[in-house]
Amino acid sequence: MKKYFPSSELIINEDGSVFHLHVKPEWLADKVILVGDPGRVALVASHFENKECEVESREFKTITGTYKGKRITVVSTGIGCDNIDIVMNELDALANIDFVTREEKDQFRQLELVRIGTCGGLQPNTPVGTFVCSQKSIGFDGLLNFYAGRNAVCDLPFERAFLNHMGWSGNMCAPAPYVIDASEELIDRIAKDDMVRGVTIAAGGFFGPQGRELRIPLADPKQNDKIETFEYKSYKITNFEMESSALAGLSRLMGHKAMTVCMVIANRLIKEANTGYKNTIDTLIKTVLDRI
Ligand code: R1P
Ligand code: URA
Repeated sequence: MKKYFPSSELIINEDGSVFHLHVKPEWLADKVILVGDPGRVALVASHFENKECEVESREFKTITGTYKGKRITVVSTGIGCDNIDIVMNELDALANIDFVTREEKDQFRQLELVRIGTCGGLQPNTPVGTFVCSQKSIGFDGLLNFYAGRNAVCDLPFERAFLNHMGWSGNMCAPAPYVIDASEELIDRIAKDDMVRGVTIAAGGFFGPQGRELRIPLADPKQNDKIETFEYKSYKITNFEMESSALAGLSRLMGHKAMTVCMVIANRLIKEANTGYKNTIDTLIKTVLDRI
């Protein structure tokens, strides 16, 4: 029996596009670039030879076009893992659910998703301007816990080692952080040997959850010191951003290939930041477009 998805579960707009993204099934390419900032979509698409569609709704802006003969869709996700839940489920529905019959398609279509973002660096080898690929992501967001199969795709010994090191219990570890791998094949193809490969914490906020203290004190003032000294096997935590865990986790569960690469715009160790990063991120964009 094929799975059927009623209109309350998979919402399709009157024009046949998916609810939040407003993208129609025929507009989705197999290769997808995800960016946080809607303004970054135009920067990616400025390298396309042609554009076949352009649509915008809330923080989700989408352009599909061609780069050196490769058909690519670029979508903005806005900020946070909650938005990644929407974007990943809607992209997967566009690829793998028939929008006319509302049934799962017979043939699985695999997407290749690369997130190009910005992040905060946590180690001496992640100064401002570094490109960091998230080999593993530690999700502080709890999203994956709502899906069956979470334990089968996560690195449970790594999760235990991290929680032990942090000494967190009670509210500090609810929801328990989950640890998830990016696609090894994508990382090898895109990071090659000129990007730092690391472990990324996808935080549920920019301030407190990343150890930034403005007027309200932190629950664990030693949080970032402990994160910076954590080591498991040969892994150290390299950076903070806010989406890579949900992207890697949902992709694993759905059968897609995904990875995140971010440019460091703030180094938390030496307390420096760079807000004028538009040119450097364009170098990263061109590199990903060439390698995807
Ligand atoms: C916070 O400033 C935002 O920047 C990072 C974080 O993950 C978060 O989304 O990524 P983007 O530059 O892709 O938005
Ligand atoms: N994005 C983040 O989430 N954190 C930083 O420090 C910089 C960019």
